[in-house]
Amino acid sequence: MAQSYSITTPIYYVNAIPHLGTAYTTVAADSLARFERMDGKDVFFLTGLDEHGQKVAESAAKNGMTPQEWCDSIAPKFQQTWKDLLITNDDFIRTTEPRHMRGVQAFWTDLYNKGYLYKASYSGWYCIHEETYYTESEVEEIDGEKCCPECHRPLRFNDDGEENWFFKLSEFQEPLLKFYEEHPDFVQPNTRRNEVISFVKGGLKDLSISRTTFDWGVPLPFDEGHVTYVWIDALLNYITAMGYGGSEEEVKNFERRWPVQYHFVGKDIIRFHCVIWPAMLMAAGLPMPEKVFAHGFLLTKGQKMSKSTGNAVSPQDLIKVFGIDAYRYYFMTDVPFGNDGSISMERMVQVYNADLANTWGNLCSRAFNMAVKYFDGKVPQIDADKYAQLEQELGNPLREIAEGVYASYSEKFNNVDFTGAAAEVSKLSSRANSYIEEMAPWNLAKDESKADELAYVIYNTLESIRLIALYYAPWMPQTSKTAYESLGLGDVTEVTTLEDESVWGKLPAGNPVTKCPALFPRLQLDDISLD
Ligand code: ME8
Repeated sequence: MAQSYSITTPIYYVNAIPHLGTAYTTVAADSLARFERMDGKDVFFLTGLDEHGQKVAESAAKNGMTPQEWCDSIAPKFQQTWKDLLITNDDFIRTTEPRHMRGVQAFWTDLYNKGYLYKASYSGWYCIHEETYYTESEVEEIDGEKCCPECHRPLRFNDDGEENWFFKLSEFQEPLLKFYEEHPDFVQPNTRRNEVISFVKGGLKDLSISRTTFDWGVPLPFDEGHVTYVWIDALLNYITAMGYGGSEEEVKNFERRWPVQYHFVGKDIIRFHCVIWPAMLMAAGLPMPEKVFAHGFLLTKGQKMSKSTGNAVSPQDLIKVFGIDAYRYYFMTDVPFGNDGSISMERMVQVYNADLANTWGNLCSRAFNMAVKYFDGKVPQIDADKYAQLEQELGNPLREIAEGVYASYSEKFNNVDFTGAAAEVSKLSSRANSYIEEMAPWNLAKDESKADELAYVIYNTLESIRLIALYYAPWMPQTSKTAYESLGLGDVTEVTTLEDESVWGKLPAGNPVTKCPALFPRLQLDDISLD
């Protein structure tokens, strides 16, 4: 069986409910998954939840629940949010599932047998929020207190001489540097690659991979009382969900799905994914992921937006105002993927009105209305010779643009340049709007001798709409589906031959055309309230 095209998101902590930040990564992965499926790939798109560790255990205790009860109460909130955002993940892994626990233990047994683990006592500064140990030199001092260099919260000093198991990460410094050298695309974007390389060049210490001070984790199979360090547990989800450590059949799935084409992560967790994770895979002799793409942070007025900083708006709040498609479009296209970006209601309304209400939505409503009015609700029929003659006489600017879109759009999509890919589609939709102005079909309709010209102009416009809906579908599946239906076409989200569909002239003459309700009714900032 052919190799899958696999894409993952981080598995999110269940200490918070889904927010715009976690939705951002998930929608990005979904957009790519939808595009690749449309482009004929056998996609495996994985997301899930990180349910172990001290932080989760503490959240559960605060809420008067057992850790498992707490996880079970949060998991449906994530699943519902992903449904609300039309996320098409093929699997959803929870690290408390038996398939994961079994896989983690299989991994430990393998590394233990290969001699990559040893036991030693450990003390150091620990941040429960980041679930990470820091060295004296990494620690940040705030008002005389030792604080976490990542989240700036006070650290705890674990000095009970806790016996931990260690992974010989330091042995992988040279192999990792060689790997980055030979695989320049592994860490993306490039700025992140430089950051990773200089971190590894600075030296790697062995990594403590077990804890004995609490028990909410996966037990080590060879030492009772030790549970797996939550970050290692979490990273292993990528392979346990694909079938690693399972039955013969599950292992076959694993071999088909692994390695991934893309791990999507935020820039906050790049060291785990670009240093520790590849070292773990090397130790186990497993293939390396193709690419880790670390995107930037969404900021509101310059601050990272998250629940803990208290400025989180829920995805559902925004969907109520903008609709699912516009939500997805805005987040995926306004901030170049990889950069940090400020998001605001003002900007969201601006993009919505400019790109969607006034351009794409307006184009559909005008063209469908005219097809209904002038052609009795049918895609106009024009004889091929006549069409060629009119192309000579009048030119065909829409076709000229449309014929270049697939190549650049798909290249950009494959490189997760969502902003660039969307701009290719916008060119066609802006030009189609100005084409209508220029050709003024309402004047052609007044003159019977211009019947062929009218048919020509309307056909070209409808054909452009077909292509725009096709290309917008990975971000805006609902409205693309509606536009396709209005053109008498099938379900655009089920297309698997994007390149064939991108050929100009595929819209069948005579297809029924119906008006559709406004895809994106105009919005006024002043009318919007999130309460
Ligand atoms: O780190 N802007 O989980 P987490 C953009 N469980 N993306 C954001 C964001 C923001 N303001 N806030 C969060 C964990 N994210 C671990 C992962 S994976 C093996 C284990 C996104 O719930 C971004 O993808 O803290 C970031 O990396 C992730 O949420 C962190 O999610």
